[in-house]
Amino acid sequence: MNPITGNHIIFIEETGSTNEALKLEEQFHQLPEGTVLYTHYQNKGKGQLDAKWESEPAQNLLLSVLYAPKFLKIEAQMYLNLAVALACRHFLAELLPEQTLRIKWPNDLVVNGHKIGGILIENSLAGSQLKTSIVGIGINVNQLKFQYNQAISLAQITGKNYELSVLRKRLYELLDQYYTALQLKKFDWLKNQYENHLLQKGETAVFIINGQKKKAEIMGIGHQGKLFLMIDGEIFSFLNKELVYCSLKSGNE
Ligand code: BT5
Repeated sequence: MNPITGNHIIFIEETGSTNEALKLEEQFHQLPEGTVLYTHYQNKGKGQLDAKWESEPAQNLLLSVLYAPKFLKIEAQMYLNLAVALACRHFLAELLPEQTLRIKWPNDLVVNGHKIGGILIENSLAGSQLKTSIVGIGINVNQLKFQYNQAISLAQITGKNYELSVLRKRLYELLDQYYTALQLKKFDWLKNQYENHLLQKGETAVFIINGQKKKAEIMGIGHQGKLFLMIDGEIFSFLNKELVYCSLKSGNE
C-alpha cells in the first residue's frame, strides 16, 4: 500500500491543540487521508477527559494525523488505538535501544516508570462505521524539566538533543507501517503485539475501582479494548473511565 502519513503537512507555529486545529481544518478543506498537522506550541494541549498535555515551545513532538478508517466497524475501532500505540512504541524503542518501552493501557508510552508520550484519538462515525479519526500524539523529546514527576523525555534519558524534523519523518513511516497492518485487518497480530508490550501483563497491579483500592492481575485486552483483570480469582473487564490505574512501573523493571 502507498504511504499516506505525512504526504500532506500543515504547520502552525502555535495553536490550542493540534487535534482541535486539525478538526477545524477538516471542516473547511478537503484534506487527504494521512494529513499531519503539527505545531511548536500548544496553549491548550489535551489529554483524555479533562487532562492537560504540557509541552514547552519547540522541544517536543506535538502532532495530529487524519485517518479515514472507513473499513473499520465501530466494534473494531480499538485496533486503530493498538496500531498507533505500537507505532509510537516502535519509534521510541529504536531511539532507546537499551530501555524497555512499554504501553500502559490504554495508550501511554512508558519507560522505566516514566511517561514519555501520550496519544489522544478522537473518532467521528458514519452509521456503524468509523468515518474519520484524529490521532493526536505527544512525545517528549528535548524538554529537560516537567511539572509532572512522572514525565520524562528522550533527552533526559540519553543526554542527546534531537532534530524534530528527522524524528517526525520516521514516526510517519512507522505510523504507515502499522496502519497498513490495520488496513489488511491483521487484528490478531496487532492484539498479540500490543499484549507483548503491555505494561505489567501477567503481573499484579494496583487500581482504584469504584473508589476502592484493589490489587488485580492484568490478563490482557478484549476485543473492544477493555482491560481484563483477575480480581480475587474472577475475571472482570473495564473501560478506561471505569478505573484508575495507579502504577507506571512493572515489578520486573
Ligand atoms: C494522554 O492523556 O496521555 C494523551 C496526550 C495526547 C497529547 C497530544 S499532543 C498532540 C495532540 N493534541 C492534543 O491536544 N493532544 C494530543 P492522558 O492519558 O489523559 O494523560 C494526561 C496526563 O499526563 C496529565 O494529566 C499529566 O498527569 C500527564 N502529562 C501531561 N503532560 C505530560 C507530558 N508532556 N509528559 C508526560 N506526562 C504528561
